[in-house]
Amino acid sequence: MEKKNRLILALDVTDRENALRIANEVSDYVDSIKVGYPLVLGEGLGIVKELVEIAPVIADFKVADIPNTDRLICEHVFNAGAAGIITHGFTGRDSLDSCVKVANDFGTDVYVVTEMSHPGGVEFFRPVAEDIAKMAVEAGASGVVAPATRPERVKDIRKIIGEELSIISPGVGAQGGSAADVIRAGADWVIVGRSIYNSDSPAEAAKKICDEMNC
Ligand code: NUP
Repeated sequence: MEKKNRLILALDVTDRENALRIANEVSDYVDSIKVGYPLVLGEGLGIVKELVEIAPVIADFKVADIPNTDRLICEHVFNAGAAGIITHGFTGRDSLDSCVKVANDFGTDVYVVTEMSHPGGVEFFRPVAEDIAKMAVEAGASGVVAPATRPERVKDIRKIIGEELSIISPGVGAQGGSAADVIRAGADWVIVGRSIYNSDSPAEAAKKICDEMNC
């Protein structure tokens, strides 16, 4: 993904009309649009094909299954035009390898969740986040997902993955994290949803976050 605005829109609205309106409004300020279950279950995977006309799409399906099922999921997502996919890592190296292999065939990106950004994200993820980050490096993933709500954890994870892999970081705004703080801690991109799509002016909200990050 080209690093221009350091901002990824989390497009968790559930209908096509709003999704396309908001995506178009913020397109000057985002490097990518992240879609997940809310929008894709609402409108089908076809919405990805429409959104890629506006910006590259990352599919946040937190893929977490056996290698064969993961492969089938990744193939569907990349055939729909997504430039990247978010997977879990706790399912183990063979499952992640399966996603990375499909991504390599398509020339697309895999981002692996390390520690999640919500309060419960520390319960089970905290003890394994570093190991998952290490596995992401070894498996040849493009990057990891790490919490903007805990910039100190982004710093820890950056130390493990080095400079080669990207960190994309959700938790800014609605979840309490600061874009400037987490970029300073070592994140490459922030992922922001509600603070943008629930705003009266999504474009102004996105611009404000970009300004905070000086990009
Ligand atoms: O740890 C994570 N936290 C998180 O919020 C991993 C994620 N993928 N996300 C996603 O980022 C979440 O599902 C949502 O799509 C987005 C954050 O949205 P918001 O809190 O800015 O509205």
